[in-house]
Amino acid sequence: MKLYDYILSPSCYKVRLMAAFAGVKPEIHAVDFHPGNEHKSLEMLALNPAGSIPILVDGDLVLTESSAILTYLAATSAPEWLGSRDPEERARIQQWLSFSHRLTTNLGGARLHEMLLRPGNIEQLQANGIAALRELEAGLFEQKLKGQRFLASNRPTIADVACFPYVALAPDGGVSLDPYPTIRLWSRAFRSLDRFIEMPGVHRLHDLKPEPQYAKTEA
Ligand SMILES: N[C@@H](CCC(=O)N[C@@H](CS)C(=O)NCC(=O)O)C(=O)O
Repeated sequence: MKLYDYILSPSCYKVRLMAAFAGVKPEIHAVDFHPGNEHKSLEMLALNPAGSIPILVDGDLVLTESSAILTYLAATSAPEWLGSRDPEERARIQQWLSFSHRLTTNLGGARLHEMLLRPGNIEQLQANGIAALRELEAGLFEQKLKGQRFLASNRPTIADVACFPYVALAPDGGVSLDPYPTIRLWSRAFRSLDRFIEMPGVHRLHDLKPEPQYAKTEA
């Protein structure tokens, strides 16, 4: 299994995260996204005419679109990440997978503008990103009232994997997470999961170590 990947891409990070949670180790093809624009090369456009990464190749199967890749990895190696058979939970997962593309467009667009100087209307991208974060905060708050820590249930699913990276990296695009306490709690819960992996700018939530005990010296 081969993943066309770029270390600083939140969309590729979704796939690396899901692979880690599922205990799968894809061979990594490091794409020269910036400054090389390798994802627009003829060889890569033949794999994905949309000219975006991630791309996952498993034998004869070529998959593009991060949500499809998350679904594939979970279905083949960690079906519990697809959620339960409950109809509402299944529908919620689909809802948040669709929603995650608004995070990509807006928070991701703002980040590309700020980090790679991509042209674009930064005020509009940030405003749309903030609107999406408010929606996410409200959704997570409703979940919290039901005693559920994650987007579709009390355990994480591909919906959380799809939404987490662009939210965690929102400050790179000039969008603060300070106004969203429930998002920050969710981020802490997600970053504490077993097998969670980091990317530059997104850190595991380490358990706090006890205060150092200083040995008392005899007077
Ligand atoms: N809908 C795609 C979007 C992925 C995406 O936006 N990838 C970025 C890298 S983070 C990309 O390849 N953008 C192409 C470009 O900016 O030239 C998915 O979810 O896989």
